[in-house]
Parts: sequence; structure tokens; C-alpha cells
Amino acid sequence: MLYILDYGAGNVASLSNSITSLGHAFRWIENASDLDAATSLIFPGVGAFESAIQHLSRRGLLEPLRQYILSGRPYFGICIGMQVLFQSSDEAASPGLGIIPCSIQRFEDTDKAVPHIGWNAADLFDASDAAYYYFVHSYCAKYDPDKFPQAAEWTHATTQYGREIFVSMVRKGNVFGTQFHPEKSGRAGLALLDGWLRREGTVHPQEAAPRIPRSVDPKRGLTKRIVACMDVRANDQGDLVVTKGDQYDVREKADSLATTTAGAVRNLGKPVALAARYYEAGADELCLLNITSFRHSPLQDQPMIAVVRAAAERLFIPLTIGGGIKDTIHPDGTSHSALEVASAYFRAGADKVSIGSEAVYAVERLRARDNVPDGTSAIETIAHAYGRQAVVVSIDPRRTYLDKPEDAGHRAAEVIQGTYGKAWWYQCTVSGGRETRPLSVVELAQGVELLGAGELLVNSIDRDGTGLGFDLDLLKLVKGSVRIPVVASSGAGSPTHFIDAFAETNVEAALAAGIFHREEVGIEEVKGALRAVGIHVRS
Ligand code: 1PR
Repeated sequence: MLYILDYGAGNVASLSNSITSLGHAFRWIENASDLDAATSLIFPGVGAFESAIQHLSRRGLLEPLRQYILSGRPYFGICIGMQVLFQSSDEAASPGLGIIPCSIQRFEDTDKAVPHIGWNAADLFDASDAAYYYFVHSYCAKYDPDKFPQAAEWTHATTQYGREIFVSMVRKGNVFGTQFHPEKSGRAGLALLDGWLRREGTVHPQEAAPRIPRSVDPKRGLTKRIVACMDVRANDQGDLVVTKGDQYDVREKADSLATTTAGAVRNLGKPVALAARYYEAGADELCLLNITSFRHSPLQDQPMIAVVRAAAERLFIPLTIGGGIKDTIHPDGTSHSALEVASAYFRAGADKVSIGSEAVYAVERLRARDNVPDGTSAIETIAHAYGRQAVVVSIDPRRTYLDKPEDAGHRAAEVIQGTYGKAWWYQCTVSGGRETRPLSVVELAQGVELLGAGELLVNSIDRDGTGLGFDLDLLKLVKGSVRIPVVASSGAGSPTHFIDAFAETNVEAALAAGIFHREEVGIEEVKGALRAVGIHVRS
């Protein structure tokens, strides 16, 4: 019987959904005795090495897990489930299982963003065609046959990130592991999972893998991601619909030729149906933003949770959910922490949560404490439990124009001098742009990075829905001020705009909504244009 070991962090719903969709049955490991009954085991670790080991220890599973693996029964470790096979990790004080006598180290972040988030190739030693899979991690087993010969002996595939090459698959005897998430890697991932499940009784030969030196190829490595975003809210009839605004105004304008009612919420389709369309069309990632959640509690917003659940059952690519991730008091007086709200979304099948307004307030409080984190913000509590890669901060800045650049005071370095004389800085907003706060976009970006955010989604109220292209000044400013990955958002009107964003600002991903919803430009069309100019994207 196949068992899955859930250690309580992150999105295990995606793994169970993908196994079910492939027609396989499984049970969850409840306690150590289940490990005796298991004839094959998957450990889908997400998050942090230390919390995985601590959790296994607390449940009395650590030693039984080691014994299970040493007994020769098939084991498949995913991400942290692969890393715990190693001796230790720079991330943690507790040792790992010690099956692979080598340590896990942090990526260098001098030449690239960390975490490593996105689609990258796993190069097998015995095949020329590499498949692309979805990775999300800050630590890895470096592939260096001279320095770490034991890790090299276990290596089944390697992957390149920046100038580093790391172990992306291990295989020896009954043990198999992937640093990437097959359950989030579309068809390639499902095929890999299905292959392992069908051959689960097979034990591979024990011989060591060839220790082949691998050299860095400047044309390879992490691909640029294309993200489709759905802003979701209830329309005036109370149905959840995908909507889309111009500069955040989502209501229909009065127009003598209009067939829809002026003032009604624009309805561009049903969220799950649209999400399925984008999955089929080759989107690398999907984002669902509950844009009116600041008005009520997302935990009571069961339709939104149902949307996430339904989407996660059908789509095997990463899903980010945003809107209302904050401490909440229900109308019945019960209070729920941001961590509880996020956990509800993770359980439903989200891979990341995106925090908007609450991130602005958290940085304001951080600055009032002279930039000393106190561990209480939504960003910190969620990153601590689920890993920083699970926490995206969605920024909603607006240009604030200055009469004279000198008026910017201490923000002089953040002022953009426009071509036609006007200068501006980027000011943060909350509640979907309804309220402007004194914080600048750079202060917010650096503050949330310090608090533990793993990625930034950079919107622009000025460009949203205009089709004029991404705000490249804004993206350069943010990208230059942080080390975490940046997703460009707002204003995409053509494939050329994506080329501009990647070529001129080096962001890791670019997101669009309107042009995809209205089918003006297809995702494959965008990727084709990027490929044509030599920008590396997933096929
Ligand atoms: O503050 O944590 O509850 O989160 C609320 C979330 O909802 C934030 O991420 C905020 O950006 C979003 N939001 C709130 N109001 C609106 C609105 O439109 N009235 N949508 C809104 C923001 C911006 C992008 C959009 C891109 C691309 N939408 O997500 O999809 O601008 O659009 P385009 O390609 O058509 O130009 P909290």
C-alpha cells in the first residue's frame, strides 16, 4: 500500500490530487505503525528542513522513517523530503537522516535571486532531452564530484541555477528523490510521478552513478515565468467572477453602445474555468486575488476556498492566492490569525499566499521599531511555518508627482525624472489602492524582504489595465533594491512588453490579466516572442 507522509506544512493537497488524478490509491501516515504497513512511501516535504525534522521527531517518526528506508522499501522524497535524506543542512541545527553523507547548503545570492523559484531543466546523465520541472527552494545539494563525491554518487540528474549546479534528482537502490515538485510540474511532473508509482516495487541497481563533471552553460538555467492573474470578486448578484479593472476600477463605464449595465462589476468569466484554460495554454503559474477580501473575512468566504480547492484538483502548476491574509475578527467575535487564514488556503491547494495591505502595515511597524523584526507579522508567522518561498508580497504602488525633485527629501535616490519634466516617486497604498500610505515602494520591498517574504508581485496602479506596458522604472527600482525574485505586473498590452520587462529589468516573471482574459494575446504567443529574441522560457 502506498502511504504519504504529511508533516503539516505546505500544500500536500496538490500531491494527493495528482496521485488521485493518475488513478492511484494511497493512505496518509498517521503514526509510526503505519510505516510498518507501508509498501511504498512518498514524503512531500515543503518549507524548512528544521521544521520537517522537528515535526518528525515530535510525532516519533524520525527513527521509524530511517528504518523504513533502510529496510529497502521504495521511498520517494520531494523537495525537503529529498533533503532530509542528507546528513545535515546549513538551514538547521538538527541533523538529517544521514542516508546521503553530505550536507545541504544555501544558494549563493550574489549573482541571482534566492529562493530559486520557477521552471528549470533536470538534466539526466543518461538522456539528452531534459524535462522542465517546478522548483522552489533556497537550499540545495551542490553538485561537485571532486568536493562532494558521496552526493555525486547518488545523483540522477543535475540542474543549473546561475553559476551553480546542484543535485535535482537522487536515485540509488530503493531511494528516489526530487528537489523539484512533480505534483506542480504539469504533464512532465505527472508523467514522472506516474512512472514511479507504476514501478514502485522496482529497486534500482545499487551501483554508483557516473561522476561526470558538469559545466555551466550561459544559455541554460532558470526559465522566465509567464503568470496569468485572475482578480476575483463577487458581482452584484453575489457570484464569484473574474473581473478586471482599469487602474483598479473594475466597474463598467457608461457607454451609449454598451450591452452591459454601466456601473456593474465587469465579468470576464468563472475563475476555475479560466484557470483551466490557462493551464492548458501553458501558463507557468496562476494567481487568484480576492480583491474585496478586505471587506470581510476570507475564512468565511467559503466560495473563494471552494474555488481554490476546485482549481487545485484540476491544475498541476503553482497557484498563488491573495486577498485578506491578515489577522481577522469574525462577526461572531472569534479571532483568527493570518497564519490560520493562510493555512486554510494551503490546505485547499494553494502553494503560496500573497499579502497586500497587511505587508504595508507590518513594514510601518517594523520601521517604528528601528527595523528590528519581532516575529509577529503575518509575513513572519507564515514564513516560519511554511517557508519564505510560500509568502509573496503584492505591492500596489502609485506614482506621486513632485513639483521639484528636491521635495522628495530623504527619498531623493528613489525619484524618477520623467521625460517631460515631471518627477515622481512610488508611494504604497492599501485596500486595493483606496488609501495611500507614507511608505515608498523601496521601503516596503526592503522591509518585507527583511521580514521573510520570498517573492514580490509588483503591480502599478498607474499602468493596471492600460495596455501601455509594464512600468519599467518601477521594476528597475524594486529589482535593484532586493535579492528575492520579482514578478512584474500591470500594463501588459503585447508580447513586446514582456520582452521589455525581461530584457530591461531582469525580473524573474511577468504577469498579465486583461490581455489573456480577453484573448487578445495568447500565452504561447508571448513565449514564442520571448524565444525568438533568446529569452529562455519553458515549452
Ligand atoms: O490587501 O492583502 O487584501 O490583498 C488584496 C489584493 O487584491 C492585492 O494583491 C491587490 O493588488 C489586489 N487588488 C485589490 N483591489 C484591486 C482592484 O483591481 N480593484 N487588483 C486589486 C489588483 C492588479 C493585478 C492585475 C495586474 C495585471 N490587480 O493583479 O491583475 O495589474 O493587469 P493587466 O495585465 O490587465 O494590466 P490584501
